[in-house]
Amino acid sequence: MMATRFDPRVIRRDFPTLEQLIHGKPLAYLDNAATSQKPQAVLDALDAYYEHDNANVHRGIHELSRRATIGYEEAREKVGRWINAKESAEVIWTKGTTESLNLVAMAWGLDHVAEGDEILISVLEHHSNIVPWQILARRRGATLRYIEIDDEGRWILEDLDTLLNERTRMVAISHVSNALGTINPVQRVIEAAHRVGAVVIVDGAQGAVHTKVDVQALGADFYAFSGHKMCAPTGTGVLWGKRELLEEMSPYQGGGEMINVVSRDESTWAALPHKFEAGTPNIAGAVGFGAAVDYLADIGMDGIIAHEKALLAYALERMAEIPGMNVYGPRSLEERSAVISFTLGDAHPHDISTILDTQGIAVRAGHHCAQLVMKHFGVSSTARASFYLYNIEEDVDRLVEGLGEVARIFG
Ligand code: C6P
Repeated sequence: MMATRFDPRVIRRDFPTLEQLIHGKPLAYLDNAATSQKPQAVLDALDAYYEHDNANVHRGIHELSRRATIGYEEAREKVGRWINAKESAEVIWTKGTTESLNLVAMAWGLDHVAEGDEILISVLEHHSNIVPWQILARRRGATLRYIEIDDEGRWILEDLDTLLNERTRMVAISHVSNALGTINPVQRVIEAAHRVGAVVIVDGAQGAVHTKVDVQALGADFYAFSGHKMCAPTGTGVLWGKRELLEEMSPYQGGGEMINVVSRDESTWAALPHKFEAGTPNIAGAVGFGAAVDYLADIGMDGIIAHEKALLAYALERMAEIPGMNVYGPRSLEERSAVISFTLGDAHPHDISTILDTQGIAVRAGHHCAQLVMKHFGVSSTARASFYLYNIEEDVDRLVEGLGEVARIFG
């Protein structure tokens, strides 16, 4: 449903945070890969929830609890439809991608990974998709194997058939890299992993933001993503999983809401999705996530993707003018999402980001929770500009101007 022309200048007006001065300059927010700003529609949904409906879900038999439960479950249905899940019971609310990945590593991994088994991940992963598998591998005596990357930060898949074998139990791979913006050929790896009987989880923290996700078409077994990077409140995320896998998994945490019957020595579990949602959940966050999905659906992912690509192309072209500029990641636009990781001459990335900040330009500097990627390129950190639906060419122009000043200072 794309009725209106995509206009980022109109879209910007929906985001109150963007309408402020930082150090006396208009804000150019280019740290979207870390978290996005929130549209008024999401802020209104949070206010409305707390002002009218606030209660605990599924518990009280009273009007407010009924409303809170409806809001919470309707949001689950919206998110389920957004990713084309077969049913909303396959959508588990979590506090973010990190929790979704840890849930699978523990609840699925501890029961299915044994000594001598292998887990395949990639050098491109965020720490959230490395560390849980290291913990699991250590606890179960399993081995971690890695898909390596080339000098453009793309997976090297020539030896995929030897990386995958009958001992591979789990393959955990990112859809889009947060450190370089690489769009990974996940489908090829999913198909190869399934041929050896491995289970696949896709870290969609960046993929769900910048691509149109259809979990059924993608064919993975699990897909993990965060709401806060796609206009929803912080502390929101999803683990989508195939029903048959979720059904036979042990719970991740024990507590209220996830049980059926509790007796002295043992308990039985609630049906999906509640088996994985122990304790009072982030109800307002879920309602806000539903509002975010409504907002994005109204604008349409096609327009958002096309806009981000155009902005990315413009930014790459303009940044190439700056002396000493070194951009990491794929050269082909096809293989790249709206993230530009770079270094500039001898300037430390923290100095780059501090100088830009004085001009009201927000970028991230550091290892981006991807130390293996940094090591691969022989740097300890990079600066990173990342774009979203409300960024405009003027943000890029100001970034380029600010980087020109950095180049003059450090040149
Ligand atoms: N990346 C960034 O600035 P959480 O924090 O749980 O919402 O998401 C973790 C995560 C997992 N995988 C990828 C690919 C990610 O990009 C992130 C979050 C942020 O790049 C914060 S480090």
